[in-house]
Amino acid sequence: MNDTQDLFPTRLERKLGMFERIDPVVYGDKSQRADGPLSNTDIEDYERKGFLSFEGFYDSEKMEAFLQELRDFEDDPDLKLSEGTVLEPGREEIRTIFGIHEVSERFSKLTRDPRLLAIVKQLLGSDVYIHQSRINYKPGFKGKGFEWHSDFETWHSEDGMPRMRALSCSIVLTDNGEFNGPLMLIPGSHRYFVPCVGRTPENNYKESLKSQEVGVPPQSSLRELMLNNDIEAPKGPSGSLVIFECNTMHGSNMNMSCWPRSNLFFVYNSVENTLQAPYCGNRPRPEFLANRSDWDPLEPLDEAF
Ligand code: 6CS
Ligand code: FE
Repeated sequence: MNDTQDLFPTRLERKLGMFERIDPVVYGDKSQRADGPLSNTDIEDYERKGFLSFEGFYDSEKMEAFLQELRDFEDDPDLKLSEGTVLEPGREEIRTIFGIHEVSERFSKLTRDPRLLAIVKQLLGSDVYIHQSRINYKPGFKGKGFEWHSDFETWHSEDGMPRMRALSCSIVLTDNGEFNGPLMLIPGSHRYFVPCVGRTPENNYKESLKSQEVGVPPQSSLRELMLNNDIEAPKGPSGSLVIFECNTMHGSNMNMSCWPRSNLFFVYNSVENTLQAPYCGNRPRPEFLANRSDWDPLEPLDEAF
């Protein structure tokens, strides 16, 4: 356990009400905020909503090579058995591959795309490293959804991420439409910390990555957040990008359509926010979920992707 008082108490037996965020949303001084690809309006939107979406950030054709690698992974029996691969509950299908940037050079390079990195640094106001990377497959008809949650709630309690100074870049690898289970977000939800009820069992990740039960916010809090600001589900063709703040409430439905929905996620954390011992008191989760071994700042590649 950390000695200092926990600023974000969660996973206790008793219910605690949600409270206002204490951390900045966009970091860095005025000149740092102006120094990057995002306009003033983008920055204000991100600050207000907790996410930004860019349709067609990358050309769809450029995504093809990534998709081909994914298809190859699906046929790779070793990868299917590896610890970072999560299968759908009771099924054969791949749900998530964690640590994708460790497995593939192509994905690793994408984490260092100068265009992407410049945006991330502009928002986090410092150098950054990859805290977690993953592909969420959501095959047609069979892909299950993800319960509402704040990533920060999990990363703080289970991984010891001290403050809200991280974000996810979700790159759409297959077109995301309204029927194939797109990412849904609650605008403005990042401005509140919503404590969840219930102690975290050891090795909780083995269950939570298939179907989350601990770390799910109370419905009363979710209702309040939704009534305030509704729900949004950015859609777009392959190559579109959603950037969302680590505390933005999000989730997604199962995929009832015939069209697969595969999204790539890179989680960037500030080098000034590196992990401590998990606040829930459990042992740290494996490296494929929470990087504790390489906090070196990411260096942009010479060429934009
Ligand atoms: O436990 C985690 O770190 C993961 N679980 C969810 C549901 N979202 C974020 C993250 O990939
Ligand atoms: Fe999440």
